[in-house]
Formats: sequence, structure tokens, C-alpha cells
Amino acid sequence: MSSPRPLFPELAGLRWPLIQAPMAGAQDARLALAVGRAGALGSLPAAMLAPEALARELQRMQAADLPCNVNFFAHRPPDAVQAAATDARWRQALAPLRAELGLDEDAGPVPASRQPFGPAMAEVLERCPPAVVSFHFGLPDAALLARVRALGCRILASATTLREAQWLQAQGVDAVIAQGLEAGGHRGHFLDTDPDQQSGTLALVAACARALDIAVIAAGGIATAEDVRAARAAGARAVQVGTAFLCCDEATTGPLHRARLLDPQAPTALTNLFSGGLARGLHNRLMAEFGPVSPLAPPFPLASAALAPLRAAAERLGRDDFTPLWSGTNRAGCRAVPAAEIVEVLAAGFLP
Ligand code: FMN
Repeated sequence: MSSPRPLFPELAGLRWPLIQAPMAGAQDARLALAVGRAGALGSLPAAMLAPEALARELQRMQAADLPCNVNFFAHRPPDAVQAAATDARWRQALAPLRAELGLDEDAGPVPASRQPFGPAMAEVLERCPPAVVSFHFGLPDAALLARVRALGCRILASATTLREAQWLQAQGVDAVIAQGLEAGGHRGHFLDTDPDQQSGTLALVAACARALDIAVIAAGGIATAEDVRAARAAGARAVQVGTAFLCCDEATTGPLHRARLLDPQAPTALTNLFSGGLARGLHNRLMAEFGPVSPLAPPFPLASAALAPLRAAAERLGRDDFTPLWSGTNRAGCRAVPAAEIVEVLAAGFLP
């Protein structure tokens, strides 16, 4: 049985053009290693890691001699004055919920948990360059991007519209991850931030494949071999899958989150409440209190800091009221099995 054409020659060792989506907060190198051993490309999400922690994770991948994709955010942090004002308003809005849980002391502002790619991370990559680097929320500035390119890493970036994909191609990325509205976690948008401007995965992949000269990777709602086949028929050279890996043995997804993912009836929505950025997750109490999208939430990534004590207190009581339950719309692939089994199911979509 012949393998499909590799996404890049450097990745010829991969059996499948299948990328396990980087999922900050839900995985570490253990999942990426399991996926790599099963013949697909494992990813290391770096947005919530300190540089030294990323270096340790990368060494685990390199010790196993497996290629990997290291993923960074490339957002522009909000200015300090705007941040302070919106943070104070958000804390005030959360005060009744804090009181309900007996958390009457507000700890006050804490540093943002998600940092954009910067010089310290570039140094880590220079010490142990990965095969692939991907960015979410656009790209870092030209000088930083040039440092990554100089290492010979293949560069991928998420696009939620054709316009974003064309902009990324013009900046010289090697492939575009076409992230449809079905996708779990944060929208990677950076030019077209209104979800009404965005489309489902298959329509976006088809538009990108027609208009671009570089490879298109489909992301969003892909959970079965049939979904893989549909993405390829629309023009995708590879697929990136997140939600289907969230319940597998090697993911670090918490028990409350896992339980909700395995409930086929649970609805998802796009919400800005948990970080300030629009992301798809399962409905929970916080979304019911404020509506999934609220002008009270401060800009990305500030909203999560004020929620952290509420989340921890509710989780101690066994409740997911304030936990971000990231999920795509398609949970047909979520199973509590080794990641290799998820890879095997998806890989069937690449067979003739
Ligand atoms: N994408 C990133 O580029 N970086 C991240 O750190 C990241 N974190 C995510 C965390 C979770 C729990 C999920 C479900 C998705 C995350 N994503 C992230 C989005 C994925 O890259 C991808 O677009 C999405 O998972 C594809 O849709 P699917 O979940 O339906 O497979």
C-alpha cells in the first residue's frame, strides 16, 4: 500500500500527512510522541510555556528522533492602559460569582498566561530546531520570522478566511492551515475577526486550494476517515486534527472536560469569556451567566487571569462552571484510547 505524497520532503519519514493540532493546556510532549510513533506529526503547543519548559519538551521529541511541530501565538498584546481598565471592569462583573464561592478577596492583576512568540523562544528554537513551526493569530514581526526561517524550519500559519491565507502566502509561509468555523479552541483570525466573515472548513479549504500556490492543510471538524477524504477532495494536502485527540490516554485534558467531550449531545459555541479571544467550547455556567460573547470580557489574553481562582474553586467542588471546555463541533472521534488508535482511524482516509 503506497503512502500519500509527503507534505514536505523533510517530513518524508511521516507515514501520513496528518498533524495532531497543538492544544495549549490539553497536552504536552507525551501526546506528540505517541502521535509521532504512530506515523503522524505531533505538535508541541508553546503559548503557555516558559522558554526553558519548551526546551525540555523539545529535547524529549529529539531524544526519540521524531520530527515535531512547535506552535506559538503571534497576537499583539493590548496596551497597558486599556488592559487595566477592562480588567477592573471584568473583575467587578465576576464579583457576585466570587462571593458565591466564598472567594471575597480579589487577588488583583496577574501576568498574562499566554505570551506571543518573542526573542527568548527564538533562542530555544536556535538551540534545537524543530522540523516545523506553526503560528496562530498571524505571524511575528519580520525579523523574528527570519530567525525561524534561517533555521530551515517549515513555517505554517492558521487562516480563517481566504484573505488571511493570501496574506500569509505573501509573507512566505510554506503552508496555510485553513481553520474552519467547526474548529475547537481559539479562532486563529488576525485580519477578519468577525466570525460572519468566516466559513466552514470545506468551503475555506476549497477557496484556498483554488487561489494559493502553497499547500493547504484542513483544520476543523475532522474526526473520521470520511472527514479526511472530504477535506482531501476539497483540495487539502494534509489535515490538522485537535478535538479527536482530546480524550485519548496521552492528552492532559482534565476529567471534567473529558466527561463533557464524551457527551454527544453537549452543544458548543464561540465564546470570548475565557481568554478575551473568540474560541469554540462546550456550553457551561459562565456562558449561561454572561452569554457566550460579552463586551465585559477584556481583550485577549487578559480574561483568563481573573477567572483562574473561580475556576480552581469550582473544580475543587467537581464543577466545570468556569473551566474552558474547548471542543470542535465534531466529537465523533473522541475516545478514551491510545492516540495511535485515533491516528489509525484518521489515516484510513488517506488510503486509496
Ligand atoms: N491551535 C493552535 O494553533 N495553538 C493552540 O495552542 C491551540 N490550542 C487548542 C486547544 C484545544 C483544546 C483545541 C480543541 C484546539 C486548539 N487549537 C490551537 C486549535 C487547533 O489548532 C485546530 O484549529 C482545531 O483543533 C481543529 O479543529 P478540531 O478541534 O475540530 O479538530
